[in-house]
Amino acid sequence: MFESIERVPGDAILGLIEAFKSDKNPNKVDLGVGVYRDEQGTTPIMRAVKEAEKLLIDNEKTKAYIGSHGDPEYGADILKTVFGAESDVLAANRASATQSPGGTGALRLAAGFIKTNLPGKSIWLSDPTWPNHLGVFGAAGLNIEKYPYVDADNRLDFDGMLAALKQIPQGDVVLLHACCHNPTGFDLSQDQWQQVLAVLQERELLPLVDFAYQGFGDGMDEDAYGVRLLANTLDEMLITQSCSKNFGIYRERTGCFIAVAKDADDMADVRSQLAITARENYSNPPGHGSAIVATIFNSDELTTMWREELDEMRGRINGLRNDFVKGLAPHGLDQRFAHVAEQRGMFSFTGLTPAHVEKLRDEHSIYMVKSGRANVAGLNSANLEYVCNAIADVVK
Ligand code: PLP
Ligand code: TYF
Repeated sequence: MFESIERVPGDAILGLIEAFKSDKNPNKVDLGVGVYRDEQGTTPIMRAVKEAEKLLIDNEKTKAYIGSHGDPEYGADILKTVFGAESDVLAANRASATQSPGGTGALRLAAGFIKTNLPGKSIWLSDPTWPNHLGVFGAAGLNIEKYPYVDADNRLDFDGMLAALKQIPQGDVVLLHACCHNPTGFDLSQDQWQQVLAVLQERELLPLVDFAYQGFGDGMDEDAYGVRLLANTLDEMLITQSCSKNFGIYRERTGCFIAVAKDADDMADVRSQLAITARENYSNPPGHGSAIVATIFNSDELTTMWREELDEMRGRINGLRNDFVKGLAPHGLDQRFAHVAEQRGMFSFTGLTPAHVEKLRDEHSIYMVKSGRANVAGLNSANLEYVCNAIADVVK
């Protein structure tokens, strides 16, 4: 029966990991997959996570199922982190947290929720967006539409975005990246978030905000500006959250789907539906990552340790953005790449073309996504000059 099954290509971003591994060049540089890297090029286990895991080994009492909505303590922690501890949304009991296997699991819950409970509604994605958005929403059977996000000069196309949002049919779902837009690194300013909010209100659109990088842009509260503005103003919204990046627990699959409803009664209705979506997909979420996060939030000392390391990581990325532009100055390319210092998060849409990217890989063993997306965290003081020289070589 399997003879007729066709082999399909793997995920292009994840494929870069293998290609990089098999490259023998000692100077090779990995600017591909979006995991944080430190100055040594490793993806470290954060100090507070290690400490929390030690505590868990001694104190964890059971490995029994945690329930379809996950650990309530973790859920409460994430709600406070996303909305702020003093949030009116939380005081009014308008938000429901359902723990998920990573941010991807949360997106799949969102997709299932929309498919079942908002039949016929399309989901609108930025063009470009994280390729897995197309995969997850497509697999759930949703109709996918796109709004523009980047112009021909590789800058945020806010006018194009806003004009497109104004044409979206009433009740459709609009996916917005809360911060650290993947793949471009172009984020909305506070003023632009307010303009988007006005259109969402006017058109009665439902925002789904993907919040995978809280703390990687400008800070935990700063990065939540758009999410909090929408939640405080609109009756309803959806949020997909991930701890993969800001706790560095990628493989523990720790995320959360959050639904904000008009009032506590609607919230309970929505919440009951989400338990079904979770059960149909994977029954119960994994528990180790959420236990790590809850253990950290349960201790002031570990919370401080975690926040300090997250601040260091963000500082390193934003420092590298400036160093990269400076490093291109001797080649006369600092103006051409000045946007890299303005972008936020791990990713930069550099403006390099697929032909440049191919040359960087074949002639310099520098790996990035074909679209010209570079993971800035893959730069360090040992490879920065090498990368700048190589870019100067391929764009000349
Ligand atoms: N959303 C965006 C924009 C991402 O870049 C990612 C992944 O890295 C995710 C969601 C999901 O992350 P994870 O499933 O690893 O938590
Ligand atoms: O965009 C990235 O590089 C990260 C990691 O199927 C990732 O979000 C990439 C592809 C994928 C899953 C995770």
